[in-house]
Amino acid sequence: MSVLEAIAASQRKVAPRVAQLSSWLDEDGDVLDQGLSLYFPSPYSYTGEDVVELQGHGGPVMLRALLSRVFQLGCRPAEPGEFTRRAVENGKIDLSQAEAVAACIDAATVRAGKQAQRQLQGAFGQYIEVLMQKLTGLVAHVEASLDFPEEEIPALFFDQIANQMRDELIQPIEQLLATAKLGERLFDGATVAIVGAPNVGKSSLLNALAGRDRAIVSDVPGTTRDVLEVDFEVHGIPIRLADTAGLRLSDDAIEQEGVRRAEQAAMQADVIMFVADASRPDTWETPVVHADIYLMNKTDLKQDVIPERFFSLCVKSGDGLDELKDRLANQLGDISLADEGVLVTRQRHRTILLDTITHLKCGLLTVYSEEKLDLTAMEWRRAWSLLGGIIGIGDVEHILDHVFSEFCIGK
Ligand SMILES: Nc1nc2c(ncn2[C@@H]2O[C@H](COP(=O)(O)OP(=O)(O)O)[C@@H](O)[C@H]2O)c(=O)[nH]1
Ligand SMILES: [Mg+2]
Repeated sequence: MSVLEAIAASQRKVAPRVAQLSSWLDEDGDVLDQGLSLYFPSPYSYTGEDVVELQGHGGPVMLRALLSRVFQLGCRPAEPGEFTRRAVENGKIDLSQAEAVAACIDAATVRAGKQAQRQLQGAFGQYIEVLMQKLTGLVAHVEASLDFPEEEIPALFFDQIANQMRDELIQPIEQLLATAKLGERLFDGATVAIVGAPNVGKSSLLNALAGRDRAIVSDVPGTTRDVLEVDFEVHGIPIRLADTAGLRLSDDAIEQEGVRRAEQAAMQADVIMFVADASRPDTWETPVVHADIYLMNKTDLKQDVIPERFFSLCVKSGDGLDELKDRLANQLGDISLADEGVLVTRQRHRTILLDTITHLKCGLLTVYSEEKLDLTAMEWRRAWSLLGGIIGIGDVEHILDHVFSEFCIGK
């Protein structure tokens, strides 16, 4: 606030949370720029601290002058993610919400953005907190029986604890983990390679899926020589689709290189789509790769005797394209999960949840033997700390360093 008073010296005091037109002055009292001043007093700000926002005209020269003026008054540039980190440290949001801030910025599709918003609202963090509360209850029970070893504890008591552990923790976490495949794909996207013999319609398929004329289509075999990529989405999953040279033996050095690159693209892809030509049975066998989806194109020319593994398609008329998109999306994750509840969207969360399950199950192994019950308590406490790492509870300094190093400046 003192910075704002110094820089907008001639102004009346800026009222909290009201946009006020101000002139900002340099040290000699000359006007540097004019714009909106906003003042958010603690704790009602993004970081929870006193925050001042200056919205100037933004041209590089004037912006630089304004910045050097505020630096002169004691400000400094923020580290990447520093605003959000402070918000976490001041308890405004939990760590999973902070990660959602980055996810909102990075989201490549509307569906990914919506999921990031849901996490930003805190749904994922709240779910983890509920699990932690249940775990605390169970650990307390186990520890209580450790504290009074002389008391006779009925076996039924441990049965009940074990059942609760399975039903209220292990099973829900396993269900949550089942969403990770789709959740991570939604943000990280997937690569899909189209392979097959020359002239079967690979480039036509790429154009049809991408919805624009990206690759050259021709009836001259061997037209596509390099790997060509386009980005598009199916059901909200960002996809990088690679069209490749037709796989065949060739004397042409450039085409040979194209075939080598096609094979390489296929090896690196998350999904390989093999395309064959219904009118040419010699294109039905894939020479090198194992494909995930087998497509029989040009079914307008011939339809009978198509081997069962193939999915019928006619790029020319568009028949089968929508079904292919569904197929592709489902290959990448259970798409029905996308719009309900919370998904595991980060590898960091998935790894923690997997470790948590391991410790929960280890604790179950000793829950029936009184002399080893302390091991159960130890395993379950460890699981509790792991879960805490998702939302930023406990000794998480190193986790914060890691998470915020991936943020961009100004967030
Ligand atoms: N009849 C028919 N022709 C097609 C179909 N799809 C592509 N073609 C034609 O097949 C030829 C080869 O297509 P192209 O996409 O360049 O094949 P690529 O070599 O596998 O990339 C072109 O003349 C296309 O117009 C289809 O579904 N039916
Ligand atoms: Mg082609």
